[in-house]
Amino acid sequence: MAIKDVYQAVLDFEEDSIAGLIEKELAAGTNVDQLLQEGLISAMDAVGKSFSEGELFVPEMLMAAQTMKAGLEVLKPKLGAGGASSAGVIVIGTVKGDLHDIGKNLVGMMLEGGGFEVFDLGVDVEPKTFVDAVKQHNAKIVGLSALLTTTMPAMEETVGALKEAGLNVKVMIGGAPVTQAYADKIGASGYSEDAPSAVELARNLAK
Ligand code: B12
Repeated sequence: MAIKDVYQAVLDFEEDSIAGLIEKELAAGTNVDQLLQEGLISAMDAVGKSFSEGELFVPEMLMAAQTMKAGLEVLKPKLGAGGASSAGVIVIGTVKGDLHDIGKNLVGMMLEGGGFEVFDLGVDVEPKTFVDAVKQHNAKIVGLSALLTTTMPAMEETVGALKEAGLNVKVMIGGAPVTQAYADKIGASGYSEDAPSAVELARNLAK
């Protein structure tokens, strides 16, 4: 019953009250994994579905993701302490020369909502920085974002640098000008057009 309140808080964008709700649940002894799965992750899945069906738009998805993030902050320390396990480690960033980060942030938040551990390297990220971060965090997936046609080649450069470093890592790419054909061309493992489908893609790549 009370986990449902957490679920509903995400759908209602209750960014200010969700931390309190989760703390109350934890104090009452509710299982951390259940809170994550049935409260936050299910809610974000529902938000993703509504977005795909055209019932919600980017601003609402951002608000839901912010709310989920506020809830996740409370759960995070408990997650490491046992119980729930991460769906996988993902390093994400906007490629060299590109400063657009709204879509990338949304993807990162949705991935966190989907149970992944996400290390966000920010914007204008050099290929070598991705390589170093993958090694440091032992990431299994890298997410690259580009919003400019002029910075798309930096994706190819980054894929090349990861291969050259001999890293066994899957690369998913996205951003408005990016296509599946481009992903195929540069040897990326996958492309997705929005944040909810990025979560699906990551779940497939993590298998
Ligand atoms: C906001 C914006 C800016 C802001 C960025 C602020 C910020 N913090 O991000 C500012 C003002 C800084 C900016 C600057 C510039 N911009 Co601008 N900008 C935009 C704008 C209006 C919206 C982008 C956006 O945030 N969309 C909303 C998000 C949610 O969508 P999204 O980014 O596409 O992300 C979704 C998917 O693509 C996908 N996705 C994204 N990343 C990833 C990653 C992975 C791994 C996966 C799987 C999926 C995925 O999921 C996301 C969520 O659903 C677009 C126009 C447009 N409508 O796209 C122009 C646009 C991208 N900008 C453009 C340009 C030209 C510029 C400038 C060069 C302008 C200038 N002359 O200075 C500079 C470049 C600066 C730089 N070096 O990067 C052009 C690009 C043209 C082109 N084809 O190359 C566009 C298309 C505008 C236009 N029509 O001309 N910009």
